[in-house]
Amino acid sequence: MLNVAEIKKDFPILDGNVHKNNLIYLDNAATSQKPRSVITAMTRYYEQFNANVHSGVHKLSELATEEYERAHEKVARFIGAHCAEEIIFTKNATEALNLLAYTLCKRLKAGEEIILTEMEHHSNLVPWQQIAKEKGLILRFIRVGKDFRLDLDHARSLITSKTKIVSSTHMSNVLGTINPVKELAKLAHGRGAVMVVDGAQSIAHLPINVKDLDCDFFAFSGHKMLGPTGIGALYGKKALLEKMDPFLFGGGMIREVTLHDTQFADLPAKFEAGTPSIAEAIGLSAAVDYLKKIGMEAIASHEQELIRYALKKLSGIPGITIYGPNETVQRGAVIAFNVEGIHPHDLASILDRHGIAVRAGNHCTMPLMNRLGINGSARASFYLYNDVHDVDALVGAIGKAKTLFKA
Ligand code: C6P
Repeated sequence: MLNVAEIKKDFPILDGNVHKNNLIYLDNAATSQKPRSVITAMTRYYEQFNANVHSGVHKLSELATEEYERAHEKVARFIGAHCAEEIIFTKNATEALNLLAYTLCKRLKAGEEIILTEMEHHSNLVPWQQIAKEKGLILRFIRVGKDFRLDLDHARSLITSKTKIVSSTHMSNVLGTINPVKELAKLAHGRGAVMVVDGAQSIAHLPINVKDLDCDFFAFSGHKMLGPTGIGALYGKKALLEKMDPFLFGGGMIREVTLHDTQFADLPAKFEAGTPSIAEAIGLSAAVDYLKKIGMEAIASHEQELIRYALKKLSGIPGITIYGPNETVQRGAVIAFNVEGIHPHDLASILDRHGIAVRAGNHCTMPLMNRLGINGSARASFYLYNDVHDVDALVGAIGKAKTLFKA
């Protein structure tokens, strides 16, 4: 059991008010709040050893470089990678997925296929779509069933010898569904394709072991896992990363340059062109320390209990529709819903007046919204600092909105 009252004390923002109400932050799928240790780690860098990495021989640069490299090591251990060279720092999950789309598809031929799912965030759809148009590649989509889960029989029929890449979200940012990416990786590998996992949501909520998942690539952002914005990571199997061409070119990613040619640096520098997000990498490193201290297993089981309670309470509200699995198994702490007679944006605004932050809209998943037959929804997403009182407050405020709208 997590001690939520103690955990809350680590997050300065949670002590604040919104419209004269205590803040209840339920927009964690968009971004998480940051513990004091992350804020302090970044401030310490700027106050005590701010310098560029990998370029200077002076003390500050040495310290900054050490911390920056340690961040790679910590992230590698956190997700069970073999070594720090398998961790490429990017701006966010979106940039990591763009990196993959451009570098992996470069060598593909017209007519070859990429398999995605109907529940992808735009960040794991648009990059593949755009490169597919350019190269004449074919995109196919694994269906989402009535149970809000991937149709694995459909996946089996889609993944064939023409398939070169399978890319799926690990946890849907709308449905909360946790996808069987290990199974998908098996199917992909059986056909000689590579498996990409969009771990933007799962990284913050589940213990991740990329070796166990046997995915070839795993992309995520720091800001959803208590870290700062401006830093994300791409895990890739070393043998694959070594064979891939760089994505961005410039300083920091080279070994030797002449006027007409360049030899590239070793991993991970080969994929980290330009001055990286140093303070952000140090912040991410502190976020990993914090999550490890609490324990990812403990966070996952806390959220399971919370989501069970939230599903029970919310589904008791007349006129509510919840988009996502009913049961808590293989389901994350995200609940997308609509209340009959209230536009999701109006609902989110009313909740905000009560100090409750939720998201409303299409959640960057327009094709999924079409599949569900809606334009958008409200979405409450929970994390380690939320508890049943937050759920009760949400349910109470929805009740007040219903009275206001006579819904
Ligand atoms: N979803 C949400 O409110 P970035 O923006 O690069 O940090 O993450 C992109 C991304 C990729 N995949 C999934 C499954 C995601 O949920 C997100 C981000 C946020 O749902 C912002 S739109």
